[in-house]
Amino acid sequence: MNKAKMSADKTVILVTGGSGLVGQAIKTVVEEETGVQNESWVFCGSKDGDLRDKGHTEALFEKHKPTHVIHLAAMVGGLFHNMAHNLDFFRENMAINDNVLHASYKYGVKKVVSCLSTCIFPDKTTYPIDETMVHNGPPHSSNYGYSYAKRMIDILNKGYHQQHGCTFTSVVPCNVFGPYDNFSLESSHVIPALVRRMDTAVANGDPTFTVMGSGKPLRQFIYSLDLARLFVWVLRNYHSVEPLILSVDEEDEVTISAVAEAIKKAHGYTGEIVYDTTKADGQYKKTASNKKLRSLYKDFQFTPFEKAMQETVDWFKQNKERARI
Ligand code: NAP
Ligand code: GFB
Repeated sequence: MNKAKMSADKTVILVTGGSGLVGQAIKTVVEEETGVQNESWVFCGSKDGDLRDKGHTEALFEKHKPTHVIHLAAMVGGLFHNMAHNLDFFRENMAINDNVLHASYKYGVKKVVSCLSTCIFPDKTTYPIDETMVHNGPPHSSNYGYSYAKRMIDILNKGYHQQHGCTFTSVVPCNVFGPYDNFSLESSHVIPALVRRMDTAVANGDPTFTVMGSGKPLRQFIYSLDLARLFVWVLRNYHSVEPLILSVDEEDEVTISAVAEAIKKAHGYTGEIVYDTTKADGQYKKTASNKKLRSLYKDFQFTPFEKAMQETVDWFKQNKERARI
């Protein structure tokens, strides 16, 4: 990891959404670093201030006076939560993003790295998706609220750069999983949902395990600790306002069925996996290219999927009393 100091002055990095899956991964990575001086990291969750509220947001910036911001805070959820709450995803994320970026401008933050998602790209598109395609057409109907709110981050970044010279940029992760994920059955993504439900199936000795949908959709999954390493690298080394996709390679794309089989192996579950095709599949695919990332950070090594999955399952089993379920 590049340990170049970002400046001779004190650097204060505020991580909004710091209590979540990605935020806690960044905390883990930063705490493992050695030899980096003059960087102070602050990880905030909603208990430190509701970023939908402008006053709370400015109070947080007034308290910490960050020089840099990694902006992760968002209303986040899986396919079924998005389908049921598109308006909330739009309004809450629009409010959070406008407050955080305006406070960053008002408090003279030198650099902000915000977070988009590969699920916000146009539904009707050519593949692989790349960074130039964000606004080329409507997103998938299942998560239009979240998608349009996230796209507005890119619009805001360009506006603050053009009008005020701010270095506000964004990264575009594919689907993320790992320790500290949201394992709640109501709002979780597919991997934490299956990890948690299969833990119960193992405990109960259930002979079958149900996966929602057909299992045929394709996804790219990045381990949260890998994403965290890339986030810290972007903060220190990527200075363009244009979004940067942070995804595993196209050939690492897997079906939902393959994900279920990997979780079955990690749990040591011996029952049969069955599919409930009355449930939605969501987007069939959202294959993204990481060519731009690979051109900038040539030797980055992603954690093998099975190893990352085993670590995630093990973490859940050891922490289910304190995990978000
Ligand atoms: P997460 O685990 O649900 O964490 C969300 C974070 O945002 C939490 O720290 C939460 O704080 C905070 N937050 C939510 N509402 C807030 C509010 N009103 N005020 C202040 N803080 C608030 O989500 P994640 O998976 O880490 O996502 C982090 C970022 O990555 C998000 O921007 C998300 O869109 C993006 N992303 C995620 C994925 C994925 O597959 N997970 C994929 C692509 C992009 P509390 O927990 O304290 O409420
Ligand atoms: O992670 P996920 O919920 O979201 O994955 P998306 C949904 C896929 O997993 C669908 C299948 O094909 C589901 O049919 N699936 C199977 C399940 N069993 C389950 C289960 O128990 N729970 C869930 N959640 N899915 C999201 C976007 O799309 O991607 C969000 O809606 C977000 O906005 C996220 O950006 C990264 O990958 O389909």
